[in-house]
Amino acid sequence: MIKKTLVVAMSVLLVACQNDEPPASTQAVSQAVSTQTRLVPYPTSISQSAGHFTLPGEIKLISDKNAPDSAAAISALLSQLGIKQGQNDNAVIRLELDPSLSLGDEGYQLTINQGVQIKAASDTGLFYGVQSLRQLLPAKQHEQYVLPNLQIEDQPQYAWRGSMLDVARNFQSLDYLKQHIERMASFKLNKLHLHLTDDQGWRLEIKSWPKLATVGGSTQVGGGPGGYYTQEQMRELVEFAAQHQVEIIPEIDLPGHTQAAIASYNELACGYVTESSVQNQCKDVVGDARLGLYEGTCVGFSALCTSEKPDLTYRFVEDVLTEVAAIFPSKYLHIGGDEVLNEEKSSFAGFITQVDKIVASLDREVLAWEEASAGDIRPSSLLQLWNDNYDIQPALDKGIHLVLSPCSYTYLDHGNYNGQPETYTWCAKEGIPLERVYSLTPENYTQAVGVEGAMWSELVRDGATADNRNWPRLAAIAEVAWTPKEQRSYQQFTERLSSLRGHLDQLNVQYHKEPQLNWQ
Ligand code: TNX
Repeated sequence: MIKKTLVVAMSVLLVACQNDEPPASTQAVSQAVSTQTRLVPYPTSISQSAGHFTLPGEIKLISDKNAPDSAAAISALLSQLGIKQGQNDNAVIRLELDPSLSLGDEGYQLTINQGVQIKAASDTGLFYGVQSLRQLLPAKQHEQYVLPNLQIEDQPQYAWRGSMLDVARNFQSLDYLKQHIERMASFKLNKLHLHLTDDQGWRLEIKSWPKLATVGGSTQVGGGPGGYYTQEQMRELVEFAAQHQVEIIPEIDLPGHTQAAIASYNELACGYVTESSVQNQCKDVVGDARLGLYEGTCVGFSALCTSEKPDLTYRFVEDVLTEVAAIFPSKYLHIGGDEVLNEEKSSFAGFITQVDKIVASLDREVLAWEEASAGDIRPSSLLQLWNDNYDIQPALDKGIHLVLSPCSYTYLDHGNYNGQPETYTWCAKEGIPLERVYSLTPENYTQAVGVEGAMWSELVRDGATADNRNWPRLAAIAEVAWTPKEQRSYQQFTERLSSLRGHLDQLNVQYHKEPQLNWQ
């Protein structure tokens, strides 16, 4: 037994040592890497056995033509590592669809023993097996790669493992979104929630209301060019995401957070926004400014005019959501529903009920922020919990399920550490360090479908800053959502993640250099 453990430890160490990524600086970390492997999220089960398999510079790849995404992923991994595909029968990597495997839609089995074999019931499962293999291998090229003999069986605890990007307050390029999808996929995150519209910008082309993008998309927080995505670009992104097993969930935030829409089409507003209805520091949005573009950071001052102009409002919503549904095939359409203007509060519940009907007519389900529980929405809807202590029980009683984004754990616009410049503190005064994110226990919530990290962007102007806010904390979100509580340990998580720094570098992630990972 001792001998077996030693051999395994040595062979895993071999891989770790081959790696010319910066070695984890403490002995504790390198020892743990040797026994815990380097997988994030941690898999359901790993059994290691004696011996190792050496992956040479040329291998034979056998993949399944009915599993094109995993085949593309393994080919990309091999070429990144300089491993050629040939006819080497002594070094076979086999990806095999096996419908009899009972590891769910996303599960896989990875066996390393005189070769590498990944089995799964779906292309998604095979794709995730490839992601695990990627983490077991070094990030940089070597002449050969030594892998420990092992068998992994793995499947996620939750189906919703999400990342929200607010591209409305500050715009992000299509290329950035693609990069983000690749990084998400490498940690088995599978839902990219795009917050496409807000007061400071409307980022999606809508052909029936063209000024939404051309006018509403023309600025951003603090001024600047803003930007928007054409429908064609978003279709391209949807396809790119699907190839990475990521589904894009579009959010059109309604009926509040709509200043960009109002600035594009003034008739969408009512005649009022009174001084008494907005926060003190936000008085600049009343008067003439109530119809203009907005570059500040206030919230809760804008609303569609549901109460006085229901016909126009619902025509607008239906036109927009019809085009959105035609671009994004996701089961859920996110309709926002957060932070509504005082004057529109009395019509809010009826509005949400009506929008759910529109969404139903498009054959989709509603996803909305928790406040939308005021509406009479279908039990098949999802609500996104964001205030830690919001009373969501009435919605649960109706059978509605939750996406968990309690702000004190998952709001990644808050600091990686206490006092980080350009971060919010309203939900957690001392920021939301990695350990805090990891301490979220989704198992404590009933009717949860999963977890989502939310990266609001009032204070996030560029991709490097977005990276800093998202990483490494999104890796903690990934593990909390994938790995059951009994198998989660922050200590071991940091040891495993610490050793994946080179993998994040290889994906050009401008992560926060987290001291608890020895990344300074
Ligand atoms: C609250 S959470 C918001 C966003 C802000 C965020 C800043 C939610 C549904 N609304 O509009 O960007 O706080 O942390």
